[in-house]
Amino acid sequence: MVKIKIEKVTQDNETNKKEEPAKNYDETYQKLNKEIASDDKISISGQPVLNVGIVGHIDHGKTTLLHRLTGIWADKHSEELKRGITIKLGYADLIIRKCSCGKFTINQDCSVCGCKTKEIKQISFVDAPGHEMLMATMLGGAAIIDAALLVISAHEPFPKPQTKEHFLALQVRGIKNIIIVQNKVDLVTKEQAIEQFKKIKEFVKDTFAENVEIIPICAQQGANMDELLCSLNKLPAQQRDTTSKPVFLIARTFDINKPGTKVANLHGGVLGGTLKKGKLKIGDIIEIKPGIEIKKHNQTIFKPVETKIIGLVAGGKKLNEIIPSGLIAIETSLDPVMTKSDALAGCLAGLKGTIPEITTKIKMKPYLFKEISLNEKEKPVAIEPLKTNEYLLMSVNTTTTVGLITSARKDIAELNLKIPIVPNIGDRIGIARNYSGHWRLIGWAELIA
Ligand SMILES: Nc1nc2c(ncn2[C@@H]2O[C@H](COP(=O)(O)OP(=O)(O)OP(=O)(O)O)[C@@H](O)[C@H]2O)c(=O)[nH]1
Ligand SMILES: [Mg+2]
Ligand SMILES: [Zn+2]
Repeated sequence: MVKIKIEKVTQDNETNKKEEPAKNYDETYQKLNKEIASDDKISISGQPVLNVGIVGHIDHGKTTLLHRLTGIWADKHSEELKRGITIKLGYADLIIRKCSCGKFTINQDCSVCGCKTKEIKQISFVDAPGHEMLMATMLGGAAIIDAALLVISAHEPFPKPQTKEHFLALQVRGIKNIIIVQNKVDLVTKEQAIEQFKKIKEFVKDTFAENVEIIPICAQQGANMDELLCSLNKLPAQQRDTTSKPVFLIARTFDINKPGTKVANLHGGVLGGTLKKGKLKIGDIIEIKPGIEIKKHNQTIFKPVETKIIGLVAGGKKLNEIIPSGLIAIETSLDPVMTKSDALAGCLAGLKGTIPEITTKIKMKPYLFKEISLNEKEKPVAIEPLKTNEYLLMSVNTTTTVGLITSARKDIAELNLKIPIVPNIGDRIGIARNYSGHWRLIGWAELIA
């Protein structure tokens, strides 16, 4: 059921011009949306139970929504703050709480009845950039998520290019659990929002997301957050394969030391990402591949890195052992210089001796979309088959690389990659083609050799 209550309404001139944000949406949206079975049973352990990506077109309010939910402003880099856009993947954790009166909240005390609320689920979020030039970053983020919030501005024509492209990217990555939020409903009338709702419904018809819940919100003012929390709570927890050899996907790497820290107090290099399978514990010796990029004469080579796990953090807690669940930070014994500024982002980590050899030559089976919209005004154009000698942008797990097609047959393409990958047969690769200087997602491929 969709109820709208406005918490902490800011007195904003622009918002006062229109109807109160999201007012009276209750019954209409209740009818329009289908109820999804509730899943309140998951208990809180040390780790968040799933990773949710926040995706969608530029400026539709993804980072604002994450801030509203978690209190964390994920845009931290000076360039991001200066330009007001997300450039790198952002992270934040959320604890969903529920009151005995049924209200979902992030607060300790219920705003309806004043009772103490209980923690019921912890979720990690990955905030993706919406800028069209940052598609590869978005795809890398999509490699580490289990579910997604697709943010759509109610104040813009639907669908915008990256609304479509990110939706396709979720499909490419096989992410089926999604929630659509119609943001900025404070800027439109209820009729306009419902008009767009119908267009969204039409857009998802006959796709994997046909029965997706669509929730009207105003991230800026925190309207309808309890309904969104209720929907997030219904998302199933991440599948947990704890018996396979561990594979950790590295999405970001950091030097967490403040300038001027004494050597004795220095933290080792930190790897941020998610454990796809297996378990890892403090003291494990891990290898990181492809590893460090070294330029020698005119050549670039990659050298695997070996290190020891000295700390594990998930959901803000220090842990001794981790299983596949939520976003995790691994502190290593590496010199932090080696992990500074995402130096090892895109790599894979596992126990020493268990990660396959890296390669720059691959074979893949492509699955291309039928057509692509190259701009908002013109009709979509057909996607041509892959061609020999063409360059593709490829997204394999969290790695982004460029591949030159050396042979393109009907079902199989062979490529030479600029940046090597760790080949796991069966991996899904997102593929993008260059149209007038822009990499655009055209489909996906299965790695076969
Ligand atoms: N009126 C209104 N403005 C909003 C709302 N949510 C976000 N905004 C504004 O929209 C602008 C863009 O918000 P962001 O959260 O940075 O958008 P984003 O989707 O993260 O953008 P990228 O990361 O660059 O793709 C900011 O000026 C926000 O204040 C909302 O609910 N109502
Ligand atoms: Mg953003
Ligand atoms: Zn209550």
